[in-house]
Amino acid sequence: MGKGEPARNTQKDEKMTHTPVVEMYARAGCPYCARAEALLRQKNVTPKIIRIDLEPDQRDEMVARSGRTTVPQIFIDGAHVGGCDDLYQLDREGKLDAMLRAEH
Ligand SMILES: N[C@@H](CCC(=O)N[C@@H](CS)C(=O)NCC(=O)O)C(=O)O
Repeated sequence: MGKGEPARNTQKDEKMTHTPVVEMYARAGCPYCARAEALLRQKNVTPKIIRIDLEPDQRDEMVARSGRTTVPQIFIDGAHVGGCDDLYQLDREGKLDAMLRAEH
C-alpha cells in the first residue's frame, strides 16, 4: 500500500467497505433494546450504547435526530435505521448485513 492510501479497499474489484459505526440510544430495563442489541451482537457488531436514562440530554438529542421518543433508536454511520422492529425487518428483507458492512 502506498503512502496516503486508505487502509481499506485494497482490491480494485472489491466493493468499498468499512466497519460502520452503530449507535443505539437505549435505557435500562427496555426489552426492545435488549432484542436489538442481541441481533447486532449476533452479527458481530458492538453498538455504541447511549443510555438516555443516565444522560437525559441524550434523550433530547435522540428525539431531534430520529423524530421518535421510544427506545431503542439505532443509527448506522449516522443514518437513522429506526427501532428494534425496524432492525429486524431490515434483516428479514436481507438488507441489514450489507448496511453493517457499509457497502457503498
Ligand atoms: N416498535 C418499537 C417499540 C419500542 C418501545 O416500545 N420501547 C419502549 C421501551 S422497551 C419505549 O420506549 N416506551 C416509551 C418510553 O419508555 O418512553 C421498537 O421496535 O423499537
